[in-house]
Amino acid sequence: MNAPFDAATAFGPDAATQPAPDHQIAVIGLGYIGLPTAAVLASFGWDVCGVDVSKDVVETVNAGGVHIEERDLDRLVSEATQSARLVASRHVPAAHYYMIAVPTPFGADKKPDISYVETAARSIAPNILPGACIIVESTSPVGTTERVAEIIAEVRPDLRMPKFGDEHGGDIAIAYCPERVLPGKIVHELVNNDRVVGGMTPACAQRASALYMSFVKGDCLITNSRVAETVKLVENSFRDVNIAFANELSMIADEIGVDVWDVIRLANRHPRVNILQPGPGVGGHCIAVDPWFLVAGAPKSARIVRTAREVNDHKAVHTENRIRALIDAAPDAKVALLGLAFKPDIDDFRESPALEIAANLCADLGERVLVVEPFTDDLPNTLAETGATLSGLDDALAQAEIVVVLVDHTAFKHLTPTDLAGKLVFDTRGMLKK
Ligand code: SAJ
Repeated sequence: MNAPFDAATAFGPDAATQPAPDHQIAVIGLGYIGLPTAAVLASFGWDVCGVDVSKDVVETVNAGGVHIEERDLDRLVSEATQSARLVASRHVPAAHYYMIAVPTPFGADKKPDISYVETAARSIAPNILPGACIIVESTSPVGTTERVAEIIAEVRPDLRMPKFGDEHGGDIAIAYCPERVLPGKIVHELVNNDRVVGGMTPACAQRASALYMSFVKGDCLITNSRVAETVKLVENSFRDVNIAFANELSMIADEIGVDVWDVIRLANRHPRVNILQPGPGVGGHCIAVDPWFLVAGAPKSARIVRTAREVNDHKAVHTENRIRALIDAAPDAKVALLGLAFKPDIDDFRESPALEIAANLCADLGERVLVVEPFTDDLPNTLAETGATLSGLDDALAQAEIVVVLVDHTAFKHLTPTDLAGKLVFDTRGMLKK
């Protein structure tokens, strides 16, 4: 077992002289959720040690910088590191609270992979002291919080673990509290959204909610860990199903020859109808992934959830086919592809249908393609060797006879049908209609 918690080295010079109870937190994983959460906690007076396996990430954060683009994050991290409330490390210190915010990807079989959560639990176990609280925030299949307890118990037989459903807690508390912030609005939503806090026991839930009540303006809603795990999967599945309806409508509209944007705009004037927006497919590391966790847990029952995933995945294929039909109609024309990110105004390309479609087109058309993406300085790997060019918007429009809107970034929104007059245009987001 490592030496007991040393605030001066783990949390910066001031920490050791601030003996307020429960003021030290280790956030494991400094990604899209962990880093903003660590910085927000620091801004609310917590002494935060952000832990990441990446040396680059740790060095960047300790230098007051950020490795991801997110509104207000650079200012918050810079202030937090300057005040020494936030330090980054590759090692997990002892702390009063531990928050696990690592990725939970899925494999080729669409089954969830919780190995990063398991590794995080193993890294916490050696130093954890009685009275500490572990909170899992990573989107996880139901039962993952109990798996964390099992891992801690294996490493630390000296500690009494909380048991799911028991009235009282053990020597430590373990809870699940799903992140539910929207990329692009993370800092705002971290503070303002309601939180669902699920304990392995009621005592665990109370202990975990004390952390959230210190910085959340929304309500902290208490439940058990299994319900909280399910709530997260259900939230993203709800959105996926609703987007699938919009995407299916767009394909129906193509088939029967009506304008889907007009149909949705007018149908939404009914007081109880609220159809979402079709697009080139669904991306990001949440909505395109999490519903599969529900399907994996209940494969026979989760029929709409599975079908929605299939419809949204198919929408990318349908979109690519439509673009190819346009290209076939003008075989020598240059093609401008506007946007690669998974949604507007972010630099996140994970699971992006726009990127997938662009990569497939560039692989075949190479030098004919001009890619416009204000959120990158270089073409992503899948496009880099194809001969396609990363271009400014004006340049691309000057050269291309075919223009495809894949992402409705604000930087493209000033475009009007007049700017594109004479070109073959395919607007996958309905941007030019809005
Ligand atoms: N999309 C459409 N049409 C729409 C809305 C979205 O095609 O009408 C597409 C987007 O272009 C994008 C994808 O869906 O490709 C997902 O975007 P999003 O804005 O719906 O959601 P995310 O992935 O950025 O964030 C979601 C949020 N979940 C819900 O809204 C229920 C967020 O609150 C979660 O915290 C996040 O997933 C997460 O981390 O789980």
